[in-house]
Amino acid sequence: MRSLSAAALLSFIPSSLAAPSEPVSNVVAREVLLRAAPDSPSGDYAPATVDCPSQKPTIRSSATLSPEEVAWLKKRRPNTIDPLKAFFKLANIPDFDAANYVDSHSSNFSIVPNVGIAVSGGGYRALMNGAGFIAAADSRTPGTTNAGGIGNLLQASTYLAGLSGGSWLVGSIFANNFSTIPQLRDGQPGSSLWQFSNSIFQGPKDSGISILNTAEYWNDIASQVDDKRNAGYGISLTDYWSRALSYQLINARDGGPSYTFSSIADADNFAQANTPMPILIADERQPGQTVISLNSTVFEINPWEIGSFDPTIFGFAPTKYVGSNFSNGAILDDGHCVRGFDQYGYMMGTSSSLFNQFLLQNISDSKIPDFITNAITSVLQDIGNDQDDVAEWRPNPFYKYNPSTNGNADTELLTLVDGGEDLQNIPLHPLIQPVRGVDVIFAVDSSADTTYNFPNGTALRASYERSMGDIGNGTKFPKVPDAETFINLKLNQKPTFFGCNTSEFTSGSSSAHVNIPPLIVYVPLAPYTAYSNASTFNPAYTDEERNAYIKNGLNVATMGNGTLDKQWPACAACAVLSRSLERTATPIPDTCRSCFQRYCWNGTTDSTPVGSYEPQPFLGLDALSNAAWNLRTSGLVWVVVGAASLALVL
Ligand SMILES: *[C@@H]1O[C@H](CO)[C@@H](O)[C@H](O)[C@H]1NC(C)=O
Ligand SMILES: *[C@@H]1O[C@H](CO)[C@@H](O)[C@H](O)[C@H]1NC(C)=O
Ligand SMILES: *[C@@H]1O[C@H](CO)[C@@H](O)[C@H](O)[C@H]1NC(C)=O
Ligand SMILES: *[C@@H]1O[C@H](CO)[C@@H](O)[C@H](O)[C@H]1NC(C)=O
Ligand SMILES: *[C@@H]1O[C@H](CO)[C@@H](O)[C@H](O)[C@H]1NC(C)=O
Ligand SMILES: *[C@@H]1O[C@H](CO)[C@@H](O)[C@H](O)[C@H]1NC(C)=O
Ligand SMILES: *[C@@H]1O[C@H](CO)[C@@H](O)[C@H](O)[C@H]1NC(C)=O
Ligand SMILES: *[C@@H]1O[C@H](CO)[C@@H](O)[C@H](O)[C@H]1NC(C)=O
Ligand SMILES: *[C@@H]1O[C@H](CO)[C@@H](O)[C@H](O)[C@H]1NC(C)=O
Ligand SMILES: CC(=O)N[C@H]1CO[C@H](CO)[C@@H](O)[C@@H]1O
Ligand SMILES: CC(=O)N[C@H]1CO[C@H](CO)[C@@H](O)[C@@H]1O
Repeated sequence: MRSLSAAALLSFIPSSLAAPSEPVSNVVAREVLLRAAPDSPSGDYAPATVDCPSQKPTIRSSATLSPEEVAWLKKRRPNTIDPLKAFFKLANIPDFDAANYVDSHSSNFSIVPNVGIAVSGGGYRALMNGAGFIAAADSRTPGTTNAGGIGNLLQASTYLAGLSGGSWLVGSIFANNFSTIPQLRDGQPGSSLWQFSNSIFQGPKDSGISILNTAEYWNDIASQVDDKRNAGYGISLTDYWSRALSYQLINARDGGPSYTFSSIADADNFAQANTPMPILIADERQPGQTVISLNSTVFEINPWEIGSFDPTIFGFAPTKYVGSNFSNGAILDDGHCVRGFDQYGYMMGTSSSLFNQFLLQNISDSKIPDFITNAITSVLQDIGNDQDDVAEWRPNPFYKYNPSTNGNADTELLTLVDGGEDLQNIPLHPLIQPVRGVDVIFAVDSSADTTYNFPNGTALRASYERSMGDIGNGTKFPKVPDAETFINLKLNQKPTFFGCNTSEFTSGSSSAHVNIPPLIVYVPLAPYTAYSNASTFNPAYTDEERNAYIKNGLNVATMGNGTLDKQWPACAACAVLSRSLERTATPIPDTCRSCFQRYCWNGTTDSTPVGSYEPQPFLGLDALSNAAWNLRTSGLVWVVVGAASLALVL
């Protein structure tokens, strides 16, 4: 079936029919995608020893935000004012002048809404569905500032968090100079950026600069990993996995072996706070532990720091120097530091380390050369089979740090795993920290909870439960219902708001300063125009599938550009305003009241057992995804579709 791809069949259609006119996005895409950051001192994949800066790096307490983040926010929050106003103007709340509201409070950032976006895990499915959301929220994507659009939401946001498959998306955006989704999707001639039709097991199709075939591709990967091993750093399967992944996500020769995550901080557009702040998530595993529970420590990786707000570690290390020898928060030796440990792909690989198993299950694939199979098997022998999903971080930056609460304080190895392993598959953790003061989180969920790979709210329930334990450390989270209720009340078929009524957090408290968590705008993957519910472990996608899945994600984000609810953009705007209006005791406009009636979960449950959850596309399948779908599932013969429907999807 694979060989008879939609792409191959399409090639029989005359090009005049297939591409009636050049879309604007393609023209933009051909511009050179410059990217910042090959700044590892080794010039390759290995970390290297350098002289420490005059002020030696240290580990700091998580009680406050980093000075770097605080300084950056002073630029970022003002930069969100104009996009917020543009977003509100387009959303058009008829009985409330939201743009004017923002204008009149634009010098007080405890009033201006503080927006975060969180993109869940779920492999390529999550990358593509998340990309659809980001495309919809990005004013630079053609069409998103037309009626029914939510363009400018991305420009108005402060934080953009990604986990596992979502970290590939967020990582790829920032590795490539905050390019737009159409630019990333369409790539460049000779580049393997977002070319998912060849799996990472096979390697890129385009030779680009140096890759010729699968064996050479793996040869390059093996020699990059050897660079790190030979420099004296521990190797885990995550090194191979993330190297392979980088060829698709970082538009640089060999997937940018010397790119570092900390270099984002020096990129012009980020330093000037013209973009949100990227955050990736991973979980900590303690010595001897194999299962990650909700009590596991959650780590965040941002351009300046890596660490945790949890009461276990409660500290942050500087991302740039994270490979250095710290002991109880200070550099051990006589002035030597390490740079380059924060290798860009390794950060994405750490967040998605569960996919090591994907690599393992495919190393017997005949296309993968024996030497690489042997290398991977020998790494496994060293670390043990039950550790096949780990990313080794040695030395442990939190060695001897907070020893009374840090279960890893006595080990020189910090073991991090996929951020979704504790079931919190949406990276909400960094955005519900009271010190960040986020007002609303757009939580894009592409989790495969049900038999057919749709979400059922599991990730939200995990975050809710965790917030109530000691590990929650003062974070709060809105109450969410059981999986059956999500399905029976269709809370996973359209955007749903959680935590609308803040009396949920204030009742029973006498303190005047209760911490009110953000409103959650849950944006679940659902079929609008494509069945993008592909298996998490599906390694390859035709360009047609990729484009249809991204477009479905855009339709999820906009409810089909307002087709299912003309007022959806206004309702999204009401969600953004909600906490702020409450703080200023502004009466809720009637439009928002009516939105909250439609979109807020009001506490009703329906736990009736559900049969098979098999939603049908709400807006009818796109012609092409329909074709790809039929080919894939039932082998139906391709029916040549008319020029009109082709034009719709190309
Ligand atoms: C990054 O993008 C910005 C605007 O989008 C552009 O002005 C700048 O030149 C780009 N930088 C690089 C290094 O490509
Ligand atoms: C900013 O707004 C908050 C909340 O309404 C208010 O308490 C504070 O006094 C305002 N600050 C200034 C400088 O106006
Ligand atoms: C919504 O608008 C986008 C951008 O213009 C377009 O690609 C998409 O097909 C539209 N969706 C629907 C359902 O018409
Ligand atoms: C860190 O400590 C290890 C083991 O104690 C040592 O081999 C290594 O050289 C040290 N690294 C630096 C940069 O000092
Ligand atoms: C919800 O998802 C979880 C996995 O995340 C699964 O175990 C459970 O069976 C699902 N329940 C329903 C009703 O879909
Ligand atoms: C997590 O910690 C709480 C205490 O905050 C404890 O009650 C619970 O049993 C722990 N759960 C697990 C899975 O260890
Ligand atoms: C919020 O909940 C409280 C208590 O349950 C209720 O009295 C109040 O009317 C609710 N507010 C709104 C706006 O629904
Ligand atoms: C709560 O929502 C359910 C549907 O989700 C609806 O049937 C019910 O009328 C709502 N209750 C209130 C008080 O609005
Ligand atoms: C996607 O969902 C449909 C039902 O909504 C189901 O028939 C199909 O098998 C699912 N695809 C995958 C790959 O699970
Ligand atoms: C709000 C809150 O409970 N914060 C605590 C988080 O954990 C650290 C370290 O244990 C405490 O110092 C904070 O008070
Ligand atoms: C060719 C091959 O072995 N593919 C496997 C890769 O891993 C996935 C998920 O574990 C399997 O489903 C494939 O069969």
